[in-house]
Amino acid sequence: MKVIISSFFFLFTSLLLHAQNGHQLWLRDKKALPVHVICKQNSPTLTIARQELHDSWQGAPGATISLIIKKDRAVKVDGFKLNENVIQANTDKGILYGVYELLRNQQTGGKPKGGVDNPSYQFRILDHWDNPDGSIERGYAGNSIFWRKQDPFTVTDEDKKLWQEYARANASIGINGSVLNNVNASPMILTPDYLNRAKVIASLLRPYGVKIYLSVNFASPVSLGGFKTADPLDPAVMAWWKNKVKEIYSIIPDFGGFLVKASSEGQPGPQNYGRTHADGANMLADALNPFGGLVMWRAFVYSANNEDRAKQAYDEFMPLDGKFRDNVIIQVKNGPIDFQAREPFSPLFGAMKKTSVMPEFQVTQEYLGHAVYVVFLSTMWEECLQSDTYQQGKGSIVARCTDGSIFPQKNTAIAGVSNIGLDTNWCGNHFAQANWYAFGRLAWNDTLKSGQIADEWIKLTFYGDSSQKSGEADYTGDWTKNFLVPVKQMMIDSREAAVNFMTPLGLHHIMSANGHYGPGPWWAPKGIRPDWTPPYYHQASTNGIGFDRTKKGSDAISQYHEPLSSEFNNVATCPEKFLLWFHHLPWDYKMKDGRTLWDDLCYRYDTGVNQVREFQKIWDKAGPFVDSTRFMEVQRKLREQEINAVLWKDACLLYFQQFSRMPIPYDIERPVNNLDDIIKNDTRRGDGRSH
Ligand code: BDP
Repeated sequence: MKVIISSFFFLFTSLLLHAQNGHQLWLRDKKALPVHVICKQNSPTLTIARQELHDSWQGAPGATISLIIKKDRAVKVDGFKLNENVIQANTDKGILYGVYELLRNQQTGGKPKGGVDNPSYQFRILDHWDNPDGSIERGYAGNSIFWRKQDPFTVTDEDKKLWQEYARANASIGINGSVLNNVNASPMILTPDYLNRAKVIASLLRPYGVKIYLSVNFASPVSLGGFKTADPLDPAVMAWWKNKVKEIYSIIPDFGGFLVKASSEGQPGPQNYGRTHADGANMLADALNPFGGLVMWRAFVYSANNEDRAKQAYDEFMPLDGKFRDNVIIQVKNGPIDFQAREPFSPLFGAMKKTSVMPEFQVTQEYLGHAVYVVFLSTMWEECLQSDTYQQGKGSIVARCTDGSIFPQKNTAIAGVSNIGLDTNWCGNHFAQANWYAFGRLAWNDTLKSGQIADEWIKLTFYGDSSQKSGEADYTGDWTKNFLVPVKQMMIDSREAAVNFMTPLGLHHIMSANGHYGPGPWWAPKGIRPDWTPPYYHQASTNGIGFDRTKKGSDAISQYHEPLSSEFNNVATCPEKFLLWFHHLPWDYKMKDGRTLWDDLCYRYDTGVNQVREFQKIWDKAGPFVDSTRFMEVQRKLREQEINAVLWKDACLLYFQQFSRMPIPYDIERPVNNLDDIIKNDTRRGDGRSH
């Protein structure tokens, strides 16, 4: 009887909850209450601001809201002042951000902080790794929303609608820039046909305050201009770029600038001509400067030499500190290697004191289960932003080192590698939308806590539906207790769960080759660069496991400021979450809890798997509160995630056990997969890259 009632309840409630396909993101249609909007000025952006208020107002019915553009020195760039029913800003964009903040507060029961609200970073940018043929490098949500293979230069009404929806979503969370193409850039992007398509994209993004940028291939003068060289100090090369930039601005007058991956992973760059990164970046910066454009120059560099890969970006860029033009920003990935589930912060943060530096986060889940896993990345970014570099004394956290609080850098910026594609729900997994949302929110306010971000996102994305009564939401009842609270907890725990079942205790880069999904600690074919193979990173042998980056090893610890450097160097003080990142330790090393390293590793893998099983239960219980489409889609993802978590655990424990030669603790569930089968079946869900 109970079963019948509860399944009836489920059916009934899911019918009540309108079908949702996730396309509306956190901006679902509302039944709005009446509101009067007073605004003396006019612009396309203000028209949007006004419309948003009319479409979504949930405050006092019939209230009057004044939108005022007025110079105020306390209000910076895109900032605004929100008091009572007045939104004041220096620009129409500031007004729009204020409107979204007000509406968000109404819908989530948040209290506007009142007074001035300035963004932490001036440039808050999504990097799309989209190729001109419409494919996306490390994209898991369908093809590009910007480019396509068939009929590539026709712009349809559908394209325009989608670009507008994309712009609106970004504006609603404060994102104000989009790099439209892959950092592994095709020179083609600078040809007139592509520039003209970019122009149309720019025209739809503009009213929402989103500027466009392009990734450029450093050898473009060779491939497009027919030159023999792309040497940045060659006057003809400089002139080619100047002309190209002029042409771009004649097509897109408010073009944002270039993102450049140069002399990195086989991409051409200044080093091909014996020049430095500064020579290359400055040459482009000079071309962009007359138009106010920026160069975001990436520090993601490493070569196949004998130097620890984790040290190379720092070694290469530190000597260039202070040698870059004002309109260059060095774009640094959060960690020193490559977007792993956990890395310590990159030692370049805070260390480059005379150069603008911007963090680069990866929103797309390249190393975190693609569009399969439910992993809320906000906690990972918060961990990075809050890490103390000690570069200017205690409290020199990464956020303050990059947002202008500590160093007077001319430009402040932050980038997220987008997880957006043509999938109906944009991100492939409903929960991956939360990462897009969180990136925007943290870029606006780098002191926000992940708990608040998750809270807002869940309320906006799942509370009620369009048939709901208008007016303020009620967050006091069952919905909060039985849905919001457990789902939020799941999100907050989700990244640690992934760390546990993939790479606990500071392990890193042991995933399956090419596709970077699933385990692959054994992968090391002959002839391949060692730093592209997992054994280079885990260093497992019968003697132990871990990468020795102490003074006795690669000495990467010396790139960190004291007291961190000594703390990481000493195995007794090194945080356990980074233990095998910095230390090579014997299998019977005694951990803080008294267990051997081997046992601890086993328990952590097991904990990770069990966490995912808990998430499944949390979600199963969420059924009555979610429309059936999204409910079942997430349920499927979690099942797949559980299968992969077990695979990770079995693969890593059975593989490492060959070296530890110790038993898997008997209170842990036995592996259910055989190592040779896992290796044989490793399908390398790849995208054709070689590592
Ligand atoms: C790695 C990706 C690769 C990117 C590279 C980058 O595997 O596809 O091109 O980063 O950031 O994480 O340039």
